[in-house]
Amino acid sequence: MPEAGSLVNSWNEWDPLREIVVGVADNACFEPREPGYRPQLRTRDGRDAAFPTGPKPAEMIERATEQLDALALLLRSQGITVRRPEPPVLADAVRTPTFEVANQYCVVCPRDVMITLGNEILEATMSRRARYFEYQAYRKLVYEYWHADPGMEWTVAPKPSMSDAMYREDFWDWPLEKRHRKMRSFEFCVTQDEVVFDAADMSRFGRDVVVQESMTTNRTGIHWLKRHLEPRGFRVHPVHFPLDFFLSHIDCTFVPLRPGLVLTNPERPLREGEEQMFLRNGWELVDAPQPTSSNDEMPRYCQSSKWLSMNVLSLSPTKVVCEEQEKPLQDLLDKLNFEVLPIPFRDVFEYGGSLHCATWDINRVGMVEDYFPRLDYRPLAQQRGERVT
Ligand code: DAV
Repeated sequence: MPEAGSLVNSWNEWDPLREIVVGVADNACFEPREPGYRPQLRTRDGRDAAFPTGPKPAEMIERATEQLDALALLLRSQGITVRRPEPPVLADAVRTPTFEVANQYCVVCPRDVMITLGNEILEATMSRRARYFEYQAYRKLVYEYWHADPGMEWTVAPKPSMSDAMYREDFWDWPLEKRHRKMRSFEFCVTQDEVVFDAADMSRFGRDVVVQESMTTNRTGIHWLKRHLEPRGFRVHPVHFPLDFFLSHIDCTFVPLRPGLVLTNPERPLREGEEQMFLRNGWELVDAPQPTSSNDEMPRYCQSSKWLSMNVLSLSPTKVVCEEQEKPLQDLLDKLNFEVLPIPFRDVFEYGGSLHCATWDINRVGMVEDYFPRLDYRPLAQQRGERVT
């Protein structure tokens, strides 16, 4: 067991924050079309127009940089150490033995790539070609942590081939009816042949880690996480949100705020039965209010949904950073006895996320806890007599 004073130590999403990494927008490019991804303009009128390619315009990068820097400043004013990654050149084409892609994306969202699980830093496999090498932007920091903290474990998950065969590219052209039918059985653009996961599909609850099966995390990826983490004392719980047809990353859907409280998405309920683990252990699931923008009103190049409203960053079990315009959510958090720190962040939305996505916590004060002592540890599907996937 690591010491409580270790540098790399973060077991959940809410313990008092001491050190965090905040992404940077420099060198960002538009996300390229590839077998695992089809970016689309957000606005209703622009749906059929071509999505831009190549580097993002300097003024867009400046706007996002201002808001990311303001977040870093706010966190520092709270006594938190903030570190920033170093973006490599992202605009060049990438060619590996198994795939090619026009350019890389950005290093605004470390949450998608990197995760701290106790004293371990784990680099995800990733699911898209343009993000395959994104870990490189964080390597300097990882080495620093690794040298400074002899108790830190460092794991790199097996990189998938990302070859054409790993994807079902026709997925993007499936008619809506077929798409809905298939998605209910959790068949997406990525097949089950290789280990695939993005770090942001996980949510940490002490010794329990919840992982959503999604467009960015397949069942094989969840198996790998189970086999890696369970011998280390974690319990890995696959979860499903069958009404979300563009499932990617859990932090706009199921957001724990403190022991006993999860902020849930009213349009994306858990698969029936999966809520039992929480309810049986006295957790409350509280629905977030409707976001202040509709999906069509989200920034033009933003690929995330209006539910970025829920993508809050906890500084402690009583203090949460929330996007400035999301007043209804701020009011709810206030009623739930949180101190809310509002901050403008909408210019970051076009880089893949909001406050939780754009950060990666390294140290939160606290040790591993069991928040689910009343856990029937057979996987829930098995409890219901289904084949376990
Ligand atoms: O609801 O669109 C976005 C997550 C971004 N990393 C959503 C999920």
